[in-house]
Amino acid sequence: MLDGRRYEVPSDLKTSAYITSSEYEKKYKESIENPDKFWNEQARNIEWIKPFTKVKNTSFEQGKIDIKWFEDGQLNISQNCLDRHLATKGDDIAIIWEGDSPSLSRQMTYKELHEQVCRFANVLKSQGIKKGDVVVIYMPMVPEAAVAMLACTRIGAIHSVIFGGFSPEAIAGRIIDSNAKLVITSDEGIRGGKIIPLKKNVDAALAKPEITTVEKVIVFERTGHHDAWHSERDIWWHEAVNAADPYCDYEVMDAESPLFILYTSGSTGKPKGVLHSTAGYLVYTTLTFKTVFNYQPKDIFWCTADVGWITGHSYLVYGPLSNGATIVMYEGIPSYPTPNRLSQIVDKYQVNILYTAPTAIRALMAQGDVVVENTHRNSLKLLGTVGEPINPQAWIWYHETIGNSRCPIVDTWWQTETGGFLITPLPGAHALKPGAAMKPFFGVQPALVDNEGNFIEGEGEGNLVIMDSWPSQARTLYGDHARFEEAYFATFKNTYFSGDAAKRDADGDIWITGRVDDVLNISGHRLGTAEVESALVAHPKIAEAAVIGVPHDIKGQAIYAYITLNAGEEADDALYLEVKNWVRNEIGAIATPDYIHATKGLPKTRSGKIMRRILRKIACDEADQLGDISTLADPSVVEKLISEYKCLL
Ligand code: 6R9
Repeated sequence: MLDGRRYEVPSDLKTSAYITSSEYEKKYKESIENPDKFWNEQARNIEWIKPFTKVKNTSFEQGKIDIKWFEDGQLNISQNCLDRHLATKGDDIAIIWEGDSPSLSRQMTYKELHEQVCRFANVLKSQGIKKGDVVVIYMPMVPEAAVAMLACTRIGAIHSVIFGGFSPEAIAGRIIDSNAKLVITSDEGIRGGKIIPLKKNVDAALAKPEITTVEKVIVFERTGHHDAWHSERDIWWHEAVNAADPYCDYEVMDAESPLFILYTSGSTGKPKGVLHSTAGYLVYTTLTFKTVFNYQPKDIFWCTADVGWITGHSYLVYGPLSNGATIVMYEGIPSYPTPNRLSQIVDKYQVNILYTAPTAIRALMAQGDVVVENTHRNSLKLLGTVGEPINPQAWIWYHETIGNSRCPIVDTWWQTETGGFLITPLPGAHALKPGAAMKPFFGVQPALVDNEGNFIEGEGEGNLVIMDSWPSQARTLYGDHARFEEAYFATFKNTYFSGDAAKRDADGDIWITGRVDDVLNISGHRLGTAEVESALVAHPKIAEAAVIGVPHDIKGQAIYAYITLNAGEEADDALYLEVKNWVRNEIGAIATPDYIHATKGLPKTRSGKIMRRILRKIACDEADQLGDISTLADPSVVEKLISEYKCLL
């Protein structure tokens, strides 16, 4: 099953990379044996307003989960990402923006970005935003999304970026949970030629009477089209920014002040407001960006992730800008308007490092060689992947076709909660195995445990836990520390539980095998089965729902939803369509079920628990491996489900 290929470290990187093989061994050992010394040194890669005297002060002890790094230091993130580069890199390009249409492009130098951030920070201040206030950012992929994030960090406001594909319902839930005071959006977004009505979605969310905290909405003009305008509430971005002062001093922030909230799916219904703090996050993303991508001055770095996801936060905005890098930000999708668009952008901007997701790679691979037609991609030096396990076949295609069989691939395993890479190869230190995330980064101690919590040593497979804290670890779930403890530290005592399983091979290399909880991974995006189920049962005709993930060639997983209907309701094509649209409106397009299976009864235990294991086997066409079904209250439902499944295909 595991592809046996191995790619040695390219000879030029063996000696020239920031981290070579012997340095990795030495530094990794040091980082585990003496984390204070190691992180004390690494923290010198960022600028401090007041230096810290304490490094690590963390507890994974049940009931006392408390994570603090560099706690008495003070700094400002926007100062680190902008001001500190002005003297030496002020005229270097910070952001190259490529529009959805190939004819649209913009560039912003560090000086220009600094001025835009200062102006926008002044706009936020003039609207009454202060240190500690929560600001929602619901934007398309335009440089102003990064400007908005950095402006928040400049004045100490906590940003909460909401992915532009989420629905008004999802926006409203996140605003209510965080008591956000202001929303930054755009009239519309454009992706792959399709219009996304961002302002309209914000209006619909804010129309809910439960939302009482939002005072103002700042609207960036992207297309010039919008519906309603609430003159007492809505403000045009350009008008406000043009009138604002071009300089804004940065706030002095404590190391542990909250930096941002990012909602992500868990195994229970409501999305979790993962909270990151200032210093540890910056130290860790700065170091991982530089060493894992082996970023050299003047390299052009392109991360295709949307700012609405953690990858967009850590490796499109903060990690790169803290290193003074030049980033490409792309508004559209890899195959629009022509199949070779991604390759064309690589050539157009001479991209050196490309970071994308397995789902995008598989979608390109499925189209064949047209995706590289008339392009050479000779500028590429390194490739990266993130979001889900990459199958060896897709890894090899990415390496050979996009990377001309020349570029190492860093398969970076991490999570919204981890803030930065935890398990990944370092391109100058590790031979690569297609499909393996390989080795822990400095300071990270992964372990595998069985379901009882016993450690699995040597070769084997188990639940992936992390034994001790690292600087960019999430500090809590916004307003709910008890849920934070419960979600990550209660399953296996005194360790952080990732929710993933992994294998360790005979060489000690790590292969992530996927989620072990009720979290789906659709095109690299996390979605809780419970979230989709609660959207389904909110439909007036649906009585019960059970959602599971089934394998999908491009998306990794597809959503298979079993539903039972209220008495008197009939399942037909019109209802299926209605239900799909319903879920799309409740959560967003990524949550749209691929399959809907209406049935009369779900398999339940005598105590009334739905047996998902059985539903999973049926939907994955493995009904011959059902195992023991004798504990079911009514075993006859199983036969019925199997015959319905066959008709559905
Ligand atoms: C960064 C990000 C986290 C979940 C994670 C895991 C999966 C991410 C992966 C990977 C295998 C990789 N995942 N990277 N699985 N190999 N290189 O994606 O964060 O959206 O929070 O998702 O994604 O299952 O637990 P997030």
